Amino acid sequence: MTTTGEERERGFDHGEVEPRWQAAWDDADVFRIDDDAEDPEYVLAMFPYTSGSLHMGHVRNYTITDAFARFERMRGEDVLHPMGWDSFGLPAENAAEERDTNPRDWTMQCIDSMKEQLTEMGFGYDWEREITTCEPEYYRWNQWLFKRFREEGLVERQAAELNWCPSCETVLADEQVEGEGDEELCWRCETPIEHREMDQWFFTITDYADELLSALDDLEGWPNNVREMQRNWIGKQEGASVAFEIPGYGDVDIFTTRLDTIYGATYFSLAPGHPVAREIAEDNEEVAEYVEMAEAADEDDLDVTSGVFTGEYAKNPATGEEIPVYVADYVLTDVGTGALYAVPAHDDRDHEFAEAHGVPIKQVVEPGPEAEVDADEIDVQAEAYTEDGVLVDSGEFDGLHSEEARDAFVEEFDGEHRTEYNLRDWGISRQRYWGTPIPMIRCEDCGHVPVPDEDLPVELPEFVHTTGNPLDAAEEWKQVDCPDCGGDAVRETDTMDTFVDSSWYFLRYTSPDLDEVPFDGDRASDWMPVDQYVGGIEHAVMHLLYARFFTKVVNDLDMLSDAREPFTNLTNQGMVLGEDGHKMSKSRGNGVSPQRIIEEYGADTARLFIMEAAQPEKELAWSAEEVQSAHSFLQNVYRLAEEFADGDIEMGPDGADIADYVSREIDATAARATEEYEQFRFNHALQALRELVSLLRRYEDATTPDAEVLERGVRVAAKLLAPVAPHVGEEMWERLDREGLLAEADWPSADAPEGYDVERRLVENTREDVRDIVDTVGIEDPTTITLAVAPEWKHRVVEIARDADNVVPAVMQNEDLQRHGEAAADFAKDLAGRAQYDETLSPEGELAALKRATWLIEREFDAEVVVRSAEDADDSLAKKAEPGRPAIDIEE
Ligand code: ANZ
Ligand code: ZN
Repeated sequence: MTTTGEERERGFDHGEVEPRWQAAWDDADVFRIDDDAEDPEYVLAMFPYTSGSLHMGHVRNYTITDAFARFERMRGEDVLHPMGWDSFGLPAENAAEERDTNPRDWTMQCIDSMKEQLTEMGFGYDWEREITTCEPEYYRWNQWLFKRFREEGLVERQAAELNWCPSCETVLADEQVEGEGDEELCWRCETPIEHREMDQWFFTITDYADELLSALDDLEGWPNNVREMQRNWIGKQEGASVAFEIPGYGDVDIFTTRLDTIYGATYFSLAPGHPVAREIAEDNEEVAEYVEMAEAADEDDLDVTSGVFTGEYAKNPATGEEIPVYVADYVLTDVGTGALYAVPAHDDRDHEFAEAHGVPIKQVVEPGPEAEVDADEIDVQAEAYTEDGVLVDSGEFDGLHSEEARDAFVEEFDGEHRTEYNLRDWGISRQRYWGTPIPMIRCEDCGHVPVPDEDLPVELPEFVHTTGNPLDAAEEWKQVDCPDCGGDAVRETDTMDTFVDSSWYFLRYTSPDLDEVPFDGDRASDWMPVDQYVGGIEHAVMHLLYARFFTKVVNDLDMLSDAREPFTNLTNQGMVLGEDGHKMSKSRGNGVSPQRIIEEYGADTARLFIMEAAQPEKELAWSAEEVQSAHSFLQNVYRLAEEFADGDIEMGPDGADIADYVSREIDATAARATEEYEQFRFNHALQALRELVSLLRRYEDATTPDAEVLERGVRVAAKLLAPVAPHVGEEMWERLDREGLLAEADWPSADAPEGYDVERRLVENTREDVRDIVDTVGIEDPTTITLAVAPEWKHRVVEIARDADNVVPAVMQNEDLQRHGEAAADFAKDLAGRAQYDETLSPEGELAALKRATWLIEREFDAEVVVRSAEDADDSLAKKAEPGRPAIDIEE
């Protein structure tokens, strides 16, 4: 390579380049999507909570969607890639307390600085669609939707035992509680939680349990583990309910999944909250004490064996026997019917309880013939046998299989099929300030009255510093006239769970400024569902389940058609680990600040490193060394464009074969990278790009390259780089004097050259074989490498072998091949022993492919390379050649 032109500083200065292109994209409205766009590709990242700064987890998440959105845009798609702010929530209240400000000012400040960071990362969003959940323009629709849900019968007021964090002074959802038992801690401040009973507003998501469960099967674009987590959360149990009579108290329904064991029931158990338990408690001091104690205790404080005998007996409808009735804490009030019959022989908890209370254990199921254990190996006195099997000691039903018995017994004992779910209704009441006020008014006379639509939004009153809920302290705001009777009334002072905000924000992006309804139904119906949703696995259950619930409800409210699921494809990006191999976090001190990386290396380096280091779903370990490598690569690829543009690379008419080879590699790389981008395997796409760039470098080293081929190579490299490192891409594009912005340029055609894969295998295998020979023979300084391709007849042998059951006779029956006598027979025998015959090129194809690749082998071994057809080669050499495997001779 000769250097012409003046010597000057090479490379790019990210501090200058990056803001310039950010402004250029902005000026050209590259990321804007028209309202009348038809069904754009909807690419969405979970919007950030407004903590004030981006961490590497965010950067990773948003790099993924941005790269994909840019890729789709270059492929000619209309792309909707919006961004917004999940900006309600307790931390803002705490921050306001600490900093002597208010949650709103604090939040707005956070948004400003996070927005700046997103821009500095070069993420391309349609900022005209920005939404901010703490703005009345947004949260009024939470209120409006709450009212519509209520009209649909999907809002209920329920008393519930709640998790209470005494430090945050707030109710926590179960999923906001970490740990178990005595160790239940608040997820934010790690204070041990308490339990309190309170009246709450609930969305009856359980009405949708069945659909939320069954529709998971069709969500093929979701990771299996997320679907499984949702299935478990919903927790469907098919069982039955049957009535047991407790004389003096009437019929009590139980719920069971094991009706087949009814003959083995030896006691009966009521939850402390069951109405019959309370009734018994009225005349029974011991029971009264137990019920009181159990209700005060935390759910998990009492062990399985805690319980009290009531002195009453329940009549087993199967046996007619009377079995003792207990009140036991392990029976949960809000599960099933709050009552069960217990079968110690076949249930672990019942077994433990029976042992503690001296209740008999009676076996009614034994392993069937297909079971792995023998019936006489089972001792239910020692341990419960919990598998299905064959009934014993069950009257006329002995010998029935458990499954058959469950079916038969429903009718036999006047029961009902009953399905239970683990899923509970969604309590949305929060006793705190920084959230959406629940649009209800409490009137002494009229009860709970909704705020009329025309009075929405119910805006938050001014923030005041108090230890409790500031809304409670806002007297003036609280006191209102009842919308129904005009009398004195008070506002609901609870605000909504912030998961309400994120349950439909993806719909709002379709029409962010609309002020008649939450979203434009026609447009949302056209644009939804989201095609690619990317976010953290920590949202696998709650957020995604609630968003699915909302989507189904607005569908049933006729506000949205077609989409009953919000997200077609879901990717959960893996964790970002620090260099110490632990999750990157502030508290651990192993964090790397995005800001610092942007300043030191530029956004493109951070983006490239993140995308090269691991596939999106995998963990990503930070590595300063690899960051450096990403940076060098960017400089290298940029310099290639620069040198080319400045005429520093001498071009010439030499080496048509080489040009041909490079040209095919360019097409093949584009094809490969396209496929990898489509599959979210960005690291593979970038690997292909790196290989192309190093090929182009070798090309200009090896010969005077063809200007057209080289330019095309650099152009394709810029395009393949553009989704991930868009600033450097633009800078290259500009050097190459191309029109317009790279962000809006066409994606390179993705057709691999015909026969390319076969050709590549041939070339790679040949290079590998040469290396092997050089190594094993110990050739120090090869001078000439001769390659001879196999003769045509050998190709025919392979063809016949491919279709024949019996290779040797099939080959030898061929008259033409008979001419080659023993050689043909030997080759046929050889082939017969192989498992498969890879596809190969024709002899001419092999000759041409190897000729195109000679320069690579020449450069690698610093030797002359000669490629010959079978006819032109020495017989002794040509003899050894096979289709796909040229014969090789190396001279020292
Ligand atoms: C009788 C029986 C016999 C049961 C047997 C199980 C095994 P699983 O199966 O764990 O998913 N149950 C019913 N209501 C309950 C309540 N309110 N609180 C706690 N447990 C309750 O859950 C279903 C079983 O949980 C039911 O089937 C019932 O015990 C118990 F060999 O009934 B089974
Ligand atoms: Zn009233």
